[in-house]
This record gives sequence, structure tokens and C-alpha cells, in this order.
Amino acid sequence: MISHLGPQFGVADGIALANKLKKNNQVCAVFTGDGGTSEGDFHEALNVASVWNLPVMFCIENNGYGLSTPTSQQFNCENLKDRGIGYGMEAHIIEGNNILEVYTRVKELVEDMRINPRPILMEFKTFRVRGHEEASGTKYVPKELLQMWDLRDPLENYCAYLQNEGILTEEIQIAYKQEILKEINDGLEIAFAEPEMESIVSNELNDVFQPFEYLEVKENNKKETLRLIDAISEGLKQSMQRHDNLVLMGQDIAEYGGVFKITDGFLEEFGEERVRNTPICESVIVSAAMGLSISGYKAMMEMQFSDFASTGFNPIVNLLAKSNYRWNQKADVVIRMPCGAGVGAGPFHSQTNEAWFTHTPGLKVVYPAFPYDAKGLLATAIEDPNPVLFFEHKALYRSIRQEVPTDYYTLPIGKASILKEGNEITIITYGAGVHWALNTLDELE
Ligand SMILES: Cc1ncc(C[n+]2csc(CCOP(=O)(O)OP(=O)(O)O)c2C)c(N)n1
Repeated sequence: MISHLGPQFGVADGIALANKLKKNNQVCAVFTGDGGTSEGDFHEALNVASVWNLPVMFCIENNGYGLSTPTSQQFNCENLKDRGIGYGMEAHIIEGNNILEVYTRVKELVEDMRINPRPILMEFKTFRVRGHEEASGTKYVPKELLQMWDLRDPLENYCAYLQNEGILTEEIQIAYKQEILKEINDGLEIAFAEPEMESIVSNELNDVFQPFEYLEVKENNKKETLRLIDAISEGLKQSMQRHDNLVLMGQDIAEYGGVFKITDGFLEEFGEERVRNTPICESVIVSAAMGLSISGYKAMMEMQFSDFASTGFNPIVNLLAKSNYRWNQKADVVIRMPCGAGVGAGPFHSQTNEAWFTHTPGLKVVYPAFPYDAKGLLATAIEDPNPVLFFEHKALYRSIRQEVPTDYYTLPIGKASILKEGNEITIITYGAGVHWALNTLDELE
């Protein structure tokens, strides 16, 4: 999870998708409070899970308050379970404070989900008798409500039940308590024995990215003249052939071949499991890509236009970018970003927004200017276990041609090419800017 309450639902979708592709009968459970269900990601994730029929158990702990805000100010339906109806999803209400009910119902449903994979929404009715976190207290909760829920304390009640049944004796209880206390104290001892953490700049910087050893795959001699768009398409296809675990996701990328036709014919060659049309929900698909990566897949998401990364911004900059720094987890994800003006596409289909991402530690940003670079760099971006945003200027797609090796090859990310040499001026640029610079130099020879 990340603190933003929503994105872990998409991660759960991605993990569940991986489970489904592996046919391992596993179920992924993901948790939220009632307040968290107001986030858009929750809705996107339910929708995707339902459309793709993913084995995810969405568990809502409905404790009546989101921090201090009562549920009546959070949503306007009687039960959160009702939201399942809108997504065509089975949903259940469970007495969350009844340990036996929670255990038996969840067990039953999970066993059924293993046989008949599908998403299920669970609303656990419960309460919290303390604040949302250590600082906030419970002043906003009426006393009577607290008293009422006190009577339903799950631990007290379960304990009393086990005693009544003659299962739990005082001796066993004391033994358990001692065992737990020992576990806590042993853990503390281990923690306190560790050396103080030291923050050294080089350590911090080394934690930003997963180590990646660039493997050069040399180009073959045979070449063909390709447009930028053909080079990207061919590079992507050869990566799909090379990596069985690479899954493509995007809007209209399957039968339709993508709005720029980069994935034309991919569905026929690689099948519907690996070439996936998505609903229109950028945020949760970015998170699902993260989930696939956690489960050992490589994910490539086609952002239909880079402009729409704004609605997937949060998981890109908070989930993908920080993944290695936070928990040493790779985010083996490439997001392809068709971008740029000059094709008469107006203010929402023309932005060149790489600067949003070059300012975020943990992301790699690639922005080729030529077909040869585009093909080799895309291959490396897919090999690299770190998140890469791969920018493709739309005005270059069909206007720039170059001789490109026919087979798979890689090029290193982060290395500049010297295109012209002189001693008066230095121009450093990328993408379409490279062509503007070359044209300008031609004009001002
Ligand atoms: C996107 C986002 N907005 C706001 C917050 C601040 N915030 C953290 S938890 C929370 C309330 C969550 O309510 P709920 O899910 O019901 O959890 P509970 O209060 O019961 O612990 C808020 C507003 C946040 N973490 N992320």
C-alpha cells in the first residue's frame, strides 16, 4: 500500500491477474476502511476486477468513521455492500466483530473463489474504540455509541465464548499471554541490538533504483528502413517474443491495435491474456502493472496519450517511483507515452509532459528522437526492472525514417549521442528537440 488509501486496490488486481495467468488458484485479499472507499481508485479497481473476473477479495472494514467523518458524510447508500451491485459483483455483509462468523464465512468464500475465480466485495461491520491514529482521540464519537460497541468487543466476547465452552482455561490463557509477551520482548531485543541507522548520501542514492546490469545485445547486420512508429512496434513485438512474462495493457490496444496501431496484430500473435484492453482508468492500471511486477511479470502500459498520465499520476510518482526505496521491490513497468504537438490534436492530446516525471526520483525517463534509438532503448526499458516512462513524439511517428537492424538489440539508457561537432556552441536536447536543433543548424550553417 501507499498512504493514499486507493492504489493498493489496483495492486491487488495486478496480483490477482498474475495468479489467474499462473492458474495457481490463489486469492488476493485487499483491505480498506470505509473512508478509503470514497477514493476513485477503489471504484476503478472494483470495475477492472469485475470486467476481468479477477480473484480478489475486497475487504472493507466499516467502522463508521473515516478519521472523524461519519459515514453519512462519506457516502449516501445504506451499506457499502450495495456498491457491488453497480460493478456486477457479488457482495456480502459480515458481522466484523464476531470472530467465528468472520473466520467461517471468509474461509467458505475463499475456498469457493479458488474453484470459481471471481471478485467479491466484503463489508465487515465493526467499530474502532480508539482514534484513527495515536494523536487523534475519539472526542467526535457519542459516548452511547462507544458503550454499545464496548459490549461487542470481539476479543472479550470470543474469550468468554471459549471459556463457556470449556475450551479456554485460565492456565491456557496465562500460557498464551506469556508466549506473546516473550515474542514481543524477543523482538524488541533484536531491534534494540541493531546498530543505529546511518543516513549516508551514497546509500540513499543507491536505494533509489534497483541494481540493473545492462546487457548489450549486439545488432545484426541486416537493416531495413523504418519510420519511428514501425521501429517502436517492431521493438515491442520482439520484446514480447523474448519475454514470455511480458503483459501489455492499454485502451484499445487489442483488436483495434491501439490508436496509433503500434500493437496491430499483437492479439493474434500473443493472445488475449498478454494483450489486454483495459477499461478507461489509468490510475488502477498503473497500480495493476505494479501488482504484476510483484508477481514476477513485466508490464507495459500504453498511455493512450501521455496527457492522460495526469489521471494515473499518483501511482506513478508514489507507488512505482518509491517502490525500491521503500521496500526493495522492483517495479518492472514501462509506460509508453505518445506525446507532443504538431498533429492538430488540441490542448489535451498534445502535451510533452516528461518534466513532470524527470523531477521525481525513482523514475527513468526515455525520450528517443530516431527509430534506431527508439527500438534499442525500448528493449532496454523492458529489460530494466525499474519503472521507465517511454516518450514517443507523435509528430515524429510517421515523419522520421532510418535504417534499423531487423533483429532484437539493446541500447544503454542514459547515454547521449553526439550528432554534430563544432567549437562554438553546445546544444543538448532530446525527442523532437533534436530535429529542431539539426534543422536549425542546417539553416544557419
Ligand atoms: C489520498 C489521501 N487523502 C487523505 C488522506 C488522509 N487520511 C488518512 S486516513 C484518512 C481517513 C480514512 O478513513 P477510513 O478508511 O475509514 O479509516 P479509519 O479512519 O477508520 O482508520 C484520511 C482522511 C490520505 N492518507 N490519503
